[in-house]
Amino acid sequence: MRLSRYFLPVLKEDPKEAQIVSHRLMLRAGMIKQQAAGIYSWLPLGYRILRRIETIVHEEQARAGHIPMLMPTLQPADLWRESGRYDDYGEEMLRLKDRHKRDLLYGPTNEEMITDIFRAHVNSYKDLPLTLYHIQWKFRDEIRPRFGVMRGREFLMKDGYNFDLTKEAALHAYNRHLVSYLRTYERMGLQAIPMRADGGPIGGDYTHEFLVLAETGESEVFYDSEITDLTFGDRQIDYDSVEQCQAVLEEFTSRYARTDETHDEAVYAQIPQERRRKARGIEVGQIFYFGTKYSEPMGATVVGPDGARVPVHMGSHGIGVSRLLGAIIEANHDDRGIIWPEGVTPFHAGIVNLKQGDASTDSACEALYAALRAQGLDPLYDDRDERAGAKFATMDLIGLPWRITVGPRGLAANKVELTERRSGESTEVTPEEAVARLARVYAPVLAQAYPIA
Ligand code: 5CA
Repeated sequence: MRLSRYFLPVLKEDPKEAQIVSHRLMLRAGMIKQQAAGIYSWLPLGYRILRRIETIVHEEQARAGHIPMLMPTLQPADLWRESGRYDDYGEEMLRLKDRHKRDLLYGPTNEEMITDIFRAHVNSYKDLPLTLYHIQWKFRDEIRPRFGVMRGREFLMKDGYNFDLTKEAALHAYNRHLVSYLRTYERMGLQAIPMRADGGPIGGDYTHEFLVLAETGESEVFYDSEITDLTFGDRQIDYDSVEQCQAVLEEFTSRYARTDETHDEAVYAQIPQERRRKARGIEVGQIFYFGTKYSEPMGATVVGPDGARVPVHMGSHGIGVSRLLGAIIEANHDDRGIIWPEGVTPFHAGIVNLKQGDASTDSACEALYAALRAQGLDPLYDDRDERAGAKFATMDLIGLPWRITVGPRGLAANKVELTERRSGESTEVTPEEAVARLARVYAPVLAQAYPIA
């Protein structure tokens, strides 16, 4: 992408309405624009990162064997009357009527609708196990939308639903989701810790939230500091293996880690004093097992091996896709702006032309641009007629992990400057070396790609 042809409306001033750094930086970097309380337009840069995150989610769902689909944002109220949640959900549900006076709602989640789809089309235990998911906009009329996309009213969620014959099989689906979520968040450069939580309006008493530790997090959490030493890394997991998924769950949930809703002082007190931590966290996902809570009242049954009909065991599993942008920025920024982890960066590297209009500088930048693209990388070329300082400030603000600076003085010695955003370290290299180095840096990131189902 050439910056002169892009739409990147960066703000010079700090917007007053933003209370936390991620919200401030998203507005300043021209990623989002508020349209109403908790409702945002995604401007090109923000939209690009949103899609990167979506792609990682899709790829990791495919790796775990889950099937993508798409359900509508508007839902008929009658489905929710069947489960009893139409009355229970309260003011958070946005209710509307169509021209025929039929009750509709803007979906806050999809347990009822997916159960309806299941009961219409699945009849036999032989069609199980089945896990379907979608990435779709949700609406929750939050009493206090705040912190930008962190607590929106309209927000993008990945929600997946498993259908299994037995509780044991459904618990394997739960464990499989836990494993795939660990991998998903790590690809985004995040440590998201599974913590015992509360079922809330989704239900069930077997549930974990995934939390990213951050001072600005809305959840209070208590944990054993040993849990922060765990990483998933590049383990190869067979998602069909009950033992392997169970072992990962046990490893990642064996130390104390709970949100305030399930916190137990007595158990916490047994952790050695120096390992006890009380902190704040951002909830970036939650997994649930709730058995037959929806399948029973809604008649989602299958014919079992003995010929009798039984309600299926279900769970649901959510990732806060739009919230993740805020969480990643909270965990990756400095006083100059965002520092994107390499797995989600909107562009892999910025090219800064120090003397736009100078024939040899322009052609060196063009050659770099083409060479990076030939390596499967997406550069952002700042080809505007701007001062160097302004170009650097924009690159720092929008947080590209790498910058190549090209100027006539360096080029005279066939050198460009390669700068790492996080450390600020610069090295003088030939243009070919810069491209080779970035290809090496990004090779492990590109290797994570997986065919989407
Ligand atoms: N049906 C279940 C799982 S699919 C469900 O709705 N779970 S949830 O309520 O925990 O939401 C899933 C994730 O969506 C949360 O972990 C959180 O990351 C994100 N989320 C929830 N509410 C908001 C909100 N108001 N703004 C942004 N993200 C949100």
